[in-house]
Amino acid sequence: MKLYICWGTFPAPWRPGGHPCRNAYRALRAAGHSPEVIKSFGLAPLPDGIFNRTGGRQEAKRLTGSSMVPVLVTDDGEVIKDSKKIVDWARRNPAGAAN
Ligand SMILES: N[C@@H](CCC(=O)N[C@@H](CS)C(=O)NCC(=O)O)C(=O)O
Repeated sequence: MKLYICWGTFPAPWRPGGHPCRNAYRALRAAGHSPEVIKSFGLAPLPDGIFNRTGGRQEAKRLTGSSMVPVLVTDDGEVIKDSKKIVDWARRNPAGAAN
């Protein structure tokens, strides 16, 4: 699976609810997954044409219509955007569980 994130999975105590990319990553790890982490850099609220030309941002936009991260692509090819949905998916799909 691939997890597209911003600049890292560092804590962001200034953000209510924490750093979305970190929350998504930690939930996947806690569920036993080892996602390939793709740093996308950029900054989604800024114009895509200038700031978001990175491969990760462009792939996020191709997959979801938005260059906002985090975005998860599961081993089944399911695309999940929004950290809360990724956390929810991780809880419902622990690694090694039968389908
Ligand atoms: N509601 C979204 C918010 C995503 C979000 O705020 N992502 C952070 C990066 S962790 C951000 O700054 N996004 C702007 C960006 O992608 O540059 C979620 O929970 O996934």
